[in-house]
Amino acid sequence: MPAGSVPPALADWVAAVARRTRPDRIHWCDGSDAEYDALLALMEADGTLIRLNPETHPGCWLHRSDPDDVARVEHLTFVCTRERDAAGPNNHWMAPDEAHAKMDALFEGCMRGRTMYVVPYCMGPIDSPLARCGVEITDSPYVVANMRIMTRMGAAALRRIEREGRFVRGLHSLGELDPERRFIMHFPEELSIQSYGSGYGGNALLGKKCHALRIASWQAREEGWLAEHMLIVGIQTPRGDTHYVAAAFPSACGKTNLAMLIPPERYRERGWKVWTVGDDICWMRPSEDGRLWAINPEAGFFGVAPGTSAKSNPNALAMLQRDTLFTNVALTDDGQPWWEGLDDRVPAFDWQGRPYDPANGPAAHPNSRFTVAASRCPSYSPHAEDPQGVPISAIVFGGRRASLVPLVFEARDWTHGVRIGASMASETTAAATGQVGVVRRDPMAMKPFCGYHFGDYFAHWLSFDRPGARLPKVFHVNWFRKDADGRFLWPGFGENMRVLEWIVGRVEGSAGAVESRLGPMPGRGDIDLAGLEDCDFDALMQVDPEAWSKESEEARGFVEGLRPGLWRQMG
Ligand code: SAT
Ligand code: MN
Repeated sequence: MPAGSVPPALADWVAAVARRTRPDRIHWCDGSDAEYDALLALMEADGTLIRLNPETHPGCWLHRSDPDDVARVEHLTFVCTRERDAAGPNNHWMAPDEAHAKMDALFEGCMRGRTMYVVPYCMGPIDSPLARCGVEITDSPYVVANMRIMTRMGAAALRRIEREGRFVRGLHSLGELDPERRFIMHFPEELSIQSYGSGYGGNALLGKKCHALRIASWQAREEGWLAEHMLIVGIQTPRGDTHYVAAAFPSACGKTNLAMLIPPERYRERGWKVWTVGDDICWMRPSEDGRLWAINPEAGFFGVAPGTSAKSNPNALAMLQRDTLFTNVALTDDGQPWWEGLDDRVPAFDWQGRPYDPANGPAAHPNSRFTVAASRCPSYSPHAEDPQGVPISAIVFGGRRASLVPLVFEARDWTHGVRIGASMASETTAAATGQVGVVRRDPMAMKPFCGYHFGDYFAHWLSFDRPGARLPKVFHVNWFRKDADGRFLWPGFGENMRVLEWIVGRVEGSAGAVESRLGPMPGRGDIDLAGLEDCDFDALMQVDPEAWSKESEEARGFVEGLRPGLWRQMG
């Protein structure tokens, strides 16, 4: 037990879990450097971690996960509410009693021979009223090391838990890493999570998707706030004003790149700057001034490695130079991390540790990841840790759509914005197991993460439109549109600044737009296209009326199928 007092509810729970799981040892994590170093040494000794080249990448490590355990498993992820309807058709559901019986059996004796780590953590700045605490019990030192980077973990969180008495209980075991004995269960009514049989990020770092989205979205609805799958950036204009934008994209659609965008030189010269607040999750709450104020509940980035390069994301590349945990990337012959899209070197070993052979597929797993402290990011906002958060001026929804959806358009008002978010669809990516590249409905990029009925979720969004509210403007973007030959129509990455400039201009009231049935859109003269002579702007913005009607009909059918009458309320 840690020095100082432990709330009896926590002590009792830990004792009960230990009785069931039978660990050899219990370690209460204090979050200290010494503890972290000891964990790393332990994992180096047993082969869980491989030290990377200390000259080029000091403090960096590689973890190779089980080849069957490399992504979130949505088909094994359940929301277990008393009423089935509360979880909604957007979640797999299991009755709480049945789920508990199943999990109790799996956890029985599963930590024999292992150390059980008790990890108190805080999602959000430790002194923020928007932050929430949890405790994860796990038998994976790799999970502990990641939680230390991704959350405010240790003694300070424990003190806050002692003060508040309330915390989310997360129980995790690697089990046998058997895909047949793997479940991620959420019990929002009990504020608890149970995860068995996977060591992968979103399945095992329970502070992240399990707590900060599935459980938090449930709490947010009860308490009148929003827990969203959104990055947060501050966009500083040449006048020196900073507008904060929250943007929802499905996993592996470039959220981390957008969060760390470096404006092209022309913009930098004029004084534009993008500040990173968060790259994955956003908690927002209406404040007395009527605006939504947001925090990033995380303290680090768990980003997709492939495609990260000096061109796509120089800020990320800079921060990954030291003190980073890499998972399932490839290795060069001198022990440096490598992934597709990084540069033109040829790696020596693939993500499974085999000598690299292109016949075996990509060298780095397409969902290989880096875990790094947010404070290492060169563009990390000086306001990222403000306890009250940052005020949100615009919300951006985006999907990965090869056709149909134009580069950018604006919602006419909040309710129309909710309709746009609810109508989102996107091509699937390697962040979850299953087929890649098929278009599926992913409203507000929350399909895998909303912890309750989507119909109630949209109604909750609509409820923010009330007297005195000064709500953000809402936009939709698509960076991924392709021409008939399959080439991207938009250069993306840093050039997305042009779209952000238009969005900020709309917020400030200075940028023009043309009306369309989708909502206001930039006309040719409204968006800076200088130097993009090759870019076919008309093709990018073109909307096929028939195909759009069909898409809207599908979205309407989807929303009406959730809760009849809801579509009409979405202006
Ligand atoms: O696996 S995570 O959920 O942590 C990352 C992601 O898929 O967005
Ligand atoms: Mn994500």
